[in-house]
Amino acid sequence: VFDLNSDGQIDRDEFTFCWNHWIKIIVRPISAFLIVDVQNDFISGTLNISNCSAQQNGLDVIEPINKLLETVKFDAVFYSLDWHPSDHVSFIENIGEREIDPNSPVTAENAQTYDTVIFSGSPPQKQRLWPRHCVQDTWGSELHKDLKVVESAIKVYKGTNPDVDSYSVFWDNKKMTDTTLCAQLRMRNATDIYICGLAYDVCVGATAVDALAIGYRTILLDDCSRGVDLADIEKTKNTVTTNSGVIVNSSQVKAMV
Ligand code: VGL
Ligand code: ZN
Repeated sequence: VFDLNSDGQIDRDEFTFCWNHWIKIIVRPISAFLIVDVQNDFISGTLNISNCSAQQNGLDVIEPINKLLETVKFDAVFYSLDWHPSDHVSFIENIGEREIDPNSPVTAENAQTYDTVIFSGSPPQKQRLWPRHCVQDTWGSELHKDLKVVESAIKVYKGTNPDVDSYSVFWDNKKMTDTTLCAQLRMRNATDIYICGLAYDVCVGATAVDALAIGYRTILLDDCSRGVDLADIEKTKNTVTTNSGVIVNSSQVKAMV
């Protein structure tokens, strides 16, 4: 595979280039485990996903996630937290506080939870409306008490800008600002990212799509994720696989890391 130099030796610069750019990624993967938004509000609080159409239970993710944390040696473990100020744009309770675009399919008077509204702006801003959830420093935004938090845990907070929502753990929905996740992964030379948590078809899906776009080998953990809507969960899986991500069960992970 390598061109040899005049002494019949492998060219050192070429070897160095190949080592840094792809050999290392293949022979020495560096893994990150990213646990998305396993917070009280999504499990038994104001945005309890078991009240959503898929009727899944957020509690179900805790046992398989804890088991992975106890049995698999990831190089880094991240916990993301949806972390909103109380005047956040995604809260249906706040709809009266912002101007609505004339083309919005719903108005401040008739909007229902889970509808999409269009707020005025340039460009106008689409926003799905959720009940008030994960308000900073409240019980609802705490990680569930039964979720194991490892000693080396790195927490990543998102959705802190009152005017922009943030589904992906990498970027807000307008891609204006990145979270600390990008720099943390780069600093560790991470190659592989294992993603799971809540909600499958919202923040987990958006995070996996961004991870693939950046170029990480991306593994979605199916049994460690629960979502809002069955059709949207299917769409998420299709998008991930068509973008070369893989979807596995947590029992398959030990052999991969
Ligand atoms: C999420 C809806 C609103 C999530 C966050 O973590 O999936 N969903 N905010
Ligand atoms: Zn949120």
